[in-house]
Amino acid sequence: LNFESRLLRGLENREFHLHYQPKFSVRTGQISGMEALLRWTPEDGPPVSPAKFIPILEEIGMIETVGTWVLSQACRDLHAWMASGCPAIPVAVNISGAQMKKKDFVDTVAGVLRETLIEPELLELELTESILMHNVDETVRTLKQLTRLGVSVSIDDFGTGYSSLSYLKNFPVKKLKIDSSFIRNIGKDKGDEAIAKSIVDLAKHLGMSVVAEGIETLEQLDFVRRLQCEEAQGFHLGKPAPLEQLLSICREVK
Ligand code: G
Ligand code: G
Ligand code: MN
Ligand code: NA
Repeated sequence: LNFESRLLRGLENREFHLHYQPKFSVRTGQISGMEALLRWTPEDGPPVSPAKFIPILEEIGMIETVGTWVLSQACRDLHAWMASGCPAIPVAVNISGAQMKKKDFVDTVAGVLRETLIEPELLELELTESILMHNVDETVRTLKQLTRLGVSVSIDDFGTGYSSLSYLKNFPVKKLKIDSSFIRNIGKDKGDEAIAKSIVDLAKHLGMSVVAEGIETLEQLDFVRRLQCEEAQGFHLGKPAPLEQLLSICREVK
């Protein structure tokens, strides 16, 4: 079977599931959120990265269906999380460009919230800089509708796209996620450290909070703490894992 056929068969066979990666408050060390990450393990092979299969889902027009499933599953999982006595924290869902461009995107999000009875304030959408910059007028309209709904938006992989900084102030966005490529060389590359610091400064001046992603060492965590990043995420703090694993960590803490 070719890749596309395996993908379609995988959808039919329910070979897709979600992992969650925690985010932590840099100040308190408490879990502050979790990011849903789509996983596909074909019955006849090793797991395939979403970086590989999401572009194909977009090409074959299936990203909306799958993306809506991710949204509802993440909201249902948040229910299970809270039902186990874990603290109410936002769940973040990555949104692809093709998904966000759909006319009924905001309605779909509203529908999922209604059906799952999740408060809009507990849902975060992660959109990359490139997606937001694609059609700025349209983006601003959509972001305003999402804000009105109560849902918040984070800019993912910030610093790697081609964002025009002048547009940033017009986006009703609460959070920037500093891309891991700048975090990776902290302690080794003064240029990347300067970029990370500048992104934090920019965000603060625009009233946005900052997540440092890709934290793999204590040194990197200390650095972003000195910059006063609000949140941190990365393998040093917690790897993507099935919800069940995250739940057991939350139970141990209690
Ligand atoms: O989890 P991993 O590092 O393999 O993710 C690779 C890429 O796939 C990341 O850019 C991540 O944002 C993206 N991704 C993971 N899950 C989803 C999803 O549910 N929807 C979309 N659109 N992208 C996702
Ligand atoms: O593009 P986005 O930021 O959504 O990508 C998220 C992906 O980044 C996750 O799926 C995860 O696999 C990966 N990731 C998360 N933390 C780390 C980290 O500390 N190091 C590396 N190399 N990848 C990470
Ligand atoms: Mn993300
Ligand atoms: Na990212």
